[in-house]
Amino acid sequence: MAGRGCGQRGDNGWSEWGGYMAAKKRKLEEQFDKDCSNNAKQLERKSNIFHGISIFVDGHTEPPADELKKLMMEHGGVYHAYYSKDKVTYFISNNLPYAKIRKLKPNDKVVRSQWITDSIKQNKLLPTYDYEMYKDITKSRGQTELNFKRTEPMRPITSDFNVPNSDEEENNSIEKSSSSSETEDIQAEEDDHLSALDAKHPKFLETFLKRSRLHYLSSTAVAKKVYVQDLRQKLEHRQLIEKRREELKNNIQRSERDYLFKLNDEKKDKIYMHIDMDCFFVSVATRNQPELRDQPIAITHSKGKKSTTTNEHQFYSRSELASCNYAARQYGIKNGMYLGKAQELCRNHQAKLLCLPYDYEGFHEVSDRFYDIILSYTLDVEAVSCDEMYIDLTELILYLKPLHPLTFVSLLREEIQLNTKCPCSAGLASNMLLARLATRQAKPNGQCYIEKGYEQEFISKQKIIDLPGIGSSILDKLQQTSLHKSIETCKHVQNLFSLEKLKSVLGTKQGQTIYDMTRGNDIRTLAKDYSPKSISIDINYGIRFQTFDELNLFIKQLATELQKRLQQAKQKGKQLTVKIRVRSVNAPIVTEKFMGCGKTDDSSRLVNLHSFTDDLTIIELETIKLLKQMNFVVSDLRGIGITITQLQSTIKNSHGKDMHGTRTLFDCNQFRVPKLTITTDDIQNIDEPSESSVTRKRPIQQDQTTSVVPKKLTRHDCYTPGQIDPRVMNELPAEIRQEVEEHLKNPPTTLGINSELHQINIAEKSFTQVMDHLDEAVLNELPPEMRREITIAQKLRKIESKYPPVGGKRLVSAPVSSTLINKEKSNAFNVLMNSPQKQPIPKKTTNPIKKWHTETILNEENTVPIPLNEKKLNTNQQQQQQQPSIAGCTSLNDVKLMLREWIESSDEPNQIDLDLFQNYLFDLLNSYNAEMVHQLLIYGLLQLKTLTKTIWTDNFQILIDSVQTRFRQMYGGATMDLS
Ligand code: DCP
Ligand code: CA
Ligand code: CA
Repeated sequence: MAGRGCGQRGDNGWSEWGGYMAAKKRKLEEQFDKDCSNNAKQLERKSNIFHGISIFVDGHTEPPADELKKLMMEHGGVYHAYYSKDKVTYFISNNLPYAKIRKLKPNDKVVRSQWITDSIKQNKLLPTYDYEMYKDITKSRGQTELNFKRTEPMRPITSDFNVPNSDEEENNSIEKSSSSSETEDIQAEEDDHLSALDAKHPKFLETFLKRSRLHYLSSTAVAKKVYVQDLRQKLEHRQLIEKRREELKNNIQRSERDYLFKLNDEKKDKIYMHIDMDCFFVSVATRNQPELRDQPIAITHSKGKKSTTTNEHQFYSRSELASCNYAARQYGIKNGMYLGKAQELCRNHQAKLLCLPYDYEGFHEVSDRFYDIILSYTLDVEAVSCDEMYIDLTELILYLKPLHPLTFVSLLREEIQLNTKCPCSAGLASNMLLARLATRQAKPNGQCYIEKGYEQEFISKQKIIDLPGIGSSILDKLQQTSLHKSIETCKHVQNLFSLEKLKSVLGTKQGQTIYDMTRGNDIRTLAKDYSPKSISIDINYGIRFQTFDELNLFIKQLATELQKRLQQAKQKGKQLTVKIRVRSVNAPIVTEKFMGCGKTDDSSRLVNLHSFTDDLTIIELETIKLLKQMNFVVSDLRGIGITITQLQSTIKNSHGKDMHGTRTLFDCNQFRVPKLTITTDDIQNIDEPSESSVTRKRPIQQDQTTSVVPKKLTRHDCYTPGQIDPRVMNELPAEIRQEVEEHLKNPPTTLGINSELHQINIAEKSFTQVMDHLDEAVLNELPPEMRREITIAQKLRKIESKYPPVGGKRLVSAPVSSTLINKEKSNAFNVLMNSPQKQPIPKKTTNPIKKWHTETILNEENTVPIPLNEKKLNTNQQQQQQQPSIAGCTSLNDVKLMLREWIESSDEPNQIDLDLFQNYLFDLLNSYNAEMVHQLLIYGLLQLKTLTKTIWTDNFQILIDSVQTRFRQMYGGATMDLS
């Protein structure tokens, strides 16, 4: 019965006692000793692995406390029935109520019972690290107790969790730590000096990002890509390259090897190089102290001193190692490992890990030199990150011939070493994949060339897990399908899996990729144009607001940073998505990870902007508008992210094809009418037009000086050639492009309703001309992605001509009276409003069932008299009856078409798209349009039935489950029949 509080509430082993309890404790200990000696006769002492270890069991464990007591006896340890600060070294528990966790001291260890059973199995005392619980909370409490209390003053935390001695409730009291977001997810690193700021502080973001190595890595990667792209435009740089090459050619000492090397002169033999600095952060930090390099070194925020002053079980740091050197790697230490684990590995080898701080200035300096040296010989470069790039060496090697590529590479690496005092390694091969794998083989400080004829031998020996982008989940799937044979190398996959089998196990796209990779095939060429799909900022740490005003201030910080990122990347975007993480209903207010997210429910919303923008105010306002639409309690917000998509380079129009061939839900809808974001404020501010809300600067028109008289918006404004994807514009035959551009350059000078309509007609005409001019021959010339988009656009045009969407553009050709236009406007507002708080209340509402026929809603609204009882609907209900839309689609047919395109476009749906689609279905439910939800789900299921897309099907099922839950809540427990 030990360890369960002996039936007295409050006497649960955690307080200090005197008198009766002390006596009882002593008695129990004597009892244990007696048991030991009595049992010693029956219980065989099997080992001494727990010598010096004493435990206190709390709560339900597996095996139970009595069994653990027996095991301790058998293996030389001590079992305490009561907690004693002096005697107990470990709490054994599989979970603790929150009240107890709060009382843990920074050095207290709570270890799962499996530590004992596993140690016995392996007949040695295992390190506790992998079995420890609540490490975060004890550590962060130890460091920031005051702040911890200060930032959570709203609700008494104990009231939610203080349920001692109830295993069931204890289970509920422990939250799982949240998973990280798929976009850049900046996690604060625990360290000795983590400041106690939360996101309310005006300098929070700045301080946070300065310390975030992930931010450093992502921003420098972007900076390098843009830098290389910029250099390509510079004539003087080309001249520099010529000069440097000539110098090299003249000074080179050729050997026999060089004269023997033959490269196919017709440029059929490609030579790619992958080059990467060795243990970059460590090399930079020690570049002026090379004598240190033979000992294990790591870069971390924590100095890691504590482990040297206390015994090995006292402290286990979870500060991450950003980088470790090769001396450390020989003990099994890796980049990204926790410091505590790394220290333990070092101790096992009687070595000591030297922890050095980040030297951001040094990283920048070395990275710049590394890039500049290589770029002084060639611009055939694809920047990967601050310490890594791919180079197409083909042309340079032809220029330098006769020269063995490795001769050039050793000269290059020498130059880098000389100028940076840091080593790097390089891999060469006929494709990018093999080159990258060759670098791995070359490290540290080496080079490796997989010459023609040796590729198959090389690839077949490579481990699957070392292939780029392959994680353990893929490996597990492969392993599961061939239970008896171990799958470790590419050879194993080659032998055991046909292409068909891989596709059936992993899905079409992934199956094909693995098939190609395991055979060393890679047809990629350098991605020279930097064309990101999205730019974002996500903060999931320190988000603790009490009021919306505090949140607004933080949005300004976020928008400023996002603008900086857009400008650094030389991009503007046309779509903005806000993602939020909100504390789950049953999750504790105080998170396990200090200032972390805990368990959250996540959702996102998107808005189409009127033009490509990087404007701070627009980002800020649109974000706030979207947030206002999302139902959440501000104090429960735990994470927030803003993503800008549909990007366009500000350098030049990118021809960028989707590198992955995958289109998102929104890409499927390139040619659709984008939504406008209009608020009543905007209408009032009509004399002060803003880019996002009232006037629409069309990118191609931007340099025009004709001031745009603030004009009232109609739906038609959205449907202009300015909206034609610039990629498509670029690909159009010259004369058609000219024609379209001509219309754009010469808009009518007077702007009134008539001229406005005229302009719209021109715009529409141009668009129609563009589409109609594209005969099959031209279409066939276009890249497949673009061809597909145009075909979709044509299809959509056909559908639209049959069913004008809400606020439909077809009205334009009908005789238009100004009142009709006004009606249409208010209708467009109804549909397009983003901020429910600010929406004008529609004058009339229709029967929710009629919303089903979205194509005819406009006419109905013009003609159907308002039933009296519907007039009484409150604002909320009226808002709910706005026809929801997604990515520009409102009608059932359009949404279906989009859904089909989306499903067909990829093997795996993107999470943001799924969230948005789910939001959309919820919105439909909220506007009492369950019938449409039902139709869409059935349609989606039917589409998936004909295709074998397992990841899609799984994700769609999850989406259906959420929709069913919402449906049940709304309709008294009923379930939609989707059979
Ligand atoms: N980095 C990080 N956290 C990680 C991995 C890397 O902060 N989990 C940082 C530190 C690294 C730098 O990025 O020094 C470059 O990463 P690499 O993957 O190139 O690793 P290293 O350069 O450290 O070692 P290697 O010699 O294996 O390239
Ligand atoms: Ca590296
Ligand atoms: Ca690297």
